[in-house]
Amino acid sequence: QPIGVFDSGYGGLTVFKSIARLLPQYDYVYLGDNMRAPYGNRSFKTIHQYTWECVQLMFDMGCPLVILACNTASAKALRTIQQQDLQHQHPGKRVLGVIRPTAEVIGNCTQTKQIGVLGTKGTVQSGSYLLEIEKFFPDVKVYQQACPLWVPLIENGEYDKPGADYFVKQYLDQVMAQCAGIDTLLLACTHYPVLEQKIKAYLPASIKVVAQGDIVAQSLADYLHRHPEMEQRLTKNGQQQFFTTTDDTSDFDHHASIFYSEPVKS
Ligand code: DGN
Repeated sequence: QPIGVFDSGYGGLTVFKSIARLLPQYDYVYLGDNMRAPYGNRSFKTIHQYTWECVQLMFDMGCPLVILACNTASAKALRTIQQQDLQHQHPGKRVLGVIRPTAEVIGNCTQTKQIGVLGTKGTVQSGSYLLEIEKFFPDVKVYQQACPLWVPLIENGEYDKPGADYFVKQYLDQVMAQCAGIDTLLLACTHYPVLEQKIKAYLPASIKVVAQGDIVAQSLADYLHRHPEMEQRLTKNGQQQFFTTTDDTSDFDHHASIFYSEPVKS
């Protein structure tokens, strides 16, 4: 049985890339809900409904374990899925998110104890990173910044165009204006790593820009180690399958290959 990796669109591929690199032996199914992306500005109810529909699709494809490789879905839908939906409808299945594993380690990156967190409006408004980081690193101060234009820019293939620079600067200026002591900037949206070069180019070299992929991959490896009963259910042929809810699969394949850094065929 494969591991499911879900995102509202392409962003989860930046996490999947790290997972498949660290744990190449497993079979995977990736699903992007590109038809309904972006999720960032949608209501709690809608994000839960869309995410749960997609998770169930992946259960139907045989996945006993699904990773929500999307901060917005992790912030808005994961708790309801874990505490209600799974127990009532699929007690043997598991769904994991990306916020908790990131919060567990991000405090180790900062010397100044001041971190900037960039995410979608939904992730920022949920306050999930403030709560979770506080649990593990009570002495770290977190400054959040919503970047609502970045996902549409990325989903529309504009991430490497000169026009993207304007929008990159706009939000970086805003987060840095909140606190000059930030030395770590977390990309708390799985889409943002495709802007990483532009982000790094604009910021002083003293600021560490952290993407989540490797953190989430390591956390999954640890989870499987702690849960051998789940690990044994997984098939190990190194196969990867890609699915999207949009009917324009050639467009998906083109963009997905850029996020995944390898050819993708959905
Ligand atoms: N990639 C998603 C995240 O990590 O929050 C956001 C994408 C979206 O739909 N806005």
